[in-house]
Formats: sequence, C-alpha cells, structure tokens
Amino acid sequence: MPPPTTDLARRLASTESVLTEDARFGFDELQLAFRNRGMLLEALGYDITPTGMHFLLTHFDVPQIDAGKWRLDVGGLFAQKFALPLAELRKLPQKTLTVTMECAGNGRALLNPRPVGQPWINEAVSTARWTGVPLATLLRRAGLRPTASEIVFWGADSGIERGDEHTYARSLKVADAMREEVLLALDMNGAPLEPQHGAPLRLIVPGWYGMASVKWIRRIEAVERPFEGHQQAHNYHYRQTPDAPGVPVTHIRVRALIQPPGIADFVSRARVLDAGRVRLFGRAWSGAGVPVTHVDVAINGEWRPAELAVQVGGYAWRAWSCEWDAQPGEYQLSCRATDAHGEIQPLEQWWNRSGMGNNRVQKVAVLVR
Ligand SMILES: Nc1nc2c(c(=O)[nH]1)N[C@H]1C(S)=C(S)[C@@H](COP(=O)(O)O)O[C@H]1N2
Ligand SMILES: [Mo]
Repeated sequence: MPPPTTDLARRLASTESVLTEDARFGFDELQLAFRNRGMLLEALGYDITPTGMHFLLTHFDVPQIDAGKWRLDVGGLFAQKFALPLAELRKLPQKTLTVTMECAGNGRALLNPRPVGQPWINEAVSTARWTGVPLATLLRRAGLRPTASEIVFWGADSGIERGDEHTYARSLKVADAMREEVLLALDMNGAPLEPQHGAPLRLIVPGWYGMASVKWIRRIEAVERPFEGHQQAHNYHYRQTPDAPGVPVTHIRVRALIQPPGIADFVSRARVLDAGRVRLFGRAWSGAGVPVTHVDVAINGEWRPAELAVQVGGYAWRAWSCEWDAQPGEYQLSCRATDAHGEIQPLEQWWNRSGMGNNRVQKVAVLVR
C-alpha cells in the first residue's frame, strides 16, 4: 500500500497502541464501549449469567448468517474433507458445560499508561451453559492426519486492526484441540446461539481467555505449521515493547470480583450503604480448570478470609461471601483470590502493551451512612 496521505488513511494504517499517563478517554474508546457491553456487576448474583447480560466482545461487525445455507467446511490435513450443514452437526452427540468466560482485556482501562482498545474496567466476564459437539469427536471422524500440528478456526468476520486487514481466526495446538472440554457450541443457556454470540456455531475453549473461543466458525483447517494470523501471532501477546516477540495469551488468570453492595450513585457508580451487618458477596475464578481455593476481602486495607461456596462447574466461577459490620464512614473494599496452583491476584498493576490479563484487585468505594 502507498504511504497514507489523508487523515482517514493514516487512522486505518495506524499501529499506535498506548496513551501516555493521564490521557483522557477518547471518542474511539467510547464507541468501542457501546458496541462491546460488559456484564453488569450486579449480575454476579446469578450462577449462570442471563444471556442478555453476558458480556460481548466483537472486533469487527457481527456477521448476518443464513443458517439454512451455512456449511461448516472441514479441510486441510484430514483423511476426509467435507462441508457439514447445521442439521448434520446437530445429529452428532452433544454435551453441555458451564463455563466462565473472561476477555483477556478485562482491567485494561485501569492501566497507566493506558493501552488503547476496548476500555474494560472489570466487567468483561460472564458464565453460560454451552451445548455442542465435542471438537475431538469431529476431528476423529474427519481422520486428523498425524502431520497436523494445529487446528485453525476461521470466523466469518473480517476487518482491519492496527493497519492489517484480515479474517478473525485463531488456532489451537492439536493436544489442546483434542481436550474433552473443547466444544463446537450450537446452544447457549438452552437456546440456539444469538447472532452476537457466534450463531450458528462457535468454539468454546474452557479455561482460556475469550479470544480462543472463535465465534461464527465457517471453516476448520488442520495445518502442519504454526498459524501466523493476526489474532494469533500479533495480537494477544504479553509484550513490554512493540517489537518484543512476547508471550502468547492463553489461560485465564485468577480473579475475584465483588457484587457492589448497597445502592449506586447513577453517574459515579459509587455505593451508599446503611450502617449494620451486611453480607458482602462476589465470585472468583481461575483458568485451565484450576479451582479457586481462597478469597480474602479487604475493608480499608484490612484483610480477612471470605467463605467459599461450591463451584458451579469445573470451568466456572464460585461464589464467596463475607460478613461485615459496617459502621458509618468511607470505605474502600477489595477482594483477592488465590487458586490451587498458588497463583494470587497482584495488588499492583501488571503492565503490558495491549493491556492483557490485568487481574489486579478491584476497588469499590462505599459510603456507609
Ligand atoms: N470470530 C470472532 N470470534 C471471536 C471474537 C471476534 O471478534 N470474532 N472475539 C473474541 C473475544 S476477544 C472474546 S472475549 C469472545 C467474546 O465472546 P462473547 O461476545 O460471546 O461474550 O469472543 C471471541 N471470539
Ligand atoms: Mo476478548
């Protein structure tokens, strides 16, 4: 492409990705925030997030797909290549899993300097019941060849990101793709997928950040060499500098959130609470099927352990709660989870260029009256 000369051409070619300290939120970030809704934090109260409250992240446009004409194209290093209509896919044995999904960019807007991108604060997490065909079933039926090293999942959506035009696609190494919990999901919470969540078919990779769960899958391809698509090789890396090779983003990092107590101030979202005994409540989760073993709650910096309830599924969050005798005053509440691998949420930001995996503890301002 020739060097861009107009303002618009410069924006489309821009690879700019970090704003300096104290930068105001811009129009582009506001626009992204409207398109990519977060889960309302009060919805932490539901074991399963109602579908209409599940967070959304769509890089480009939601494609409008005619499910009657749609075919899943299976190709590359398979003994058989075929195109499967939806009705055929629905005839294969299915299973249902409860999965907590979190966007890798959750917490990005809290970073300083601020990476430009969907400006999540803490709300890019939800839990759903996904029903579909285990991916391994399909890979076995298609006769995956031993020379294949990765499976690539091609979405039906294309666009431009950091100057690079491409179709949204991600790959999994064969060993990860064959794991029994990886689903080709047709239904979400007992109903066919809605357009914004990937209809008619999406991948669900439990325990991984959301980018792995490719929506609107059109083609599954077995390949010999590592896939180098934009969303695999360039995006979704932990990097300190733009040219660093970086470390690929994979599993969800441990995190806990508080369901904001009391009543909200409309504009600031600060909380107001009447003095007395209150039960603080929230959810905690980690990645790769590793259970959360411990949650601590801080009230003005004083930590105390919370009680844990049962996990709502092997790849899902668990509830925690903690009694608080709230006396009049101003408070900052925080919660901090530890998982069975001893991973614990950091108290300070863990900065990287695209603002991935920032699982620093949440802070909630409360006025007790
Ligand atoms: N095809 C496609 N799949 C995609 C995306 C996308 O933009 N296009 N976004 C990914 C990201 S970054 C996340 S966090 C999840 C969000 O899924 P949801 O919108 O159903 O909550 O979808 C993933 N799958
Ligand atoms: Mo994401």
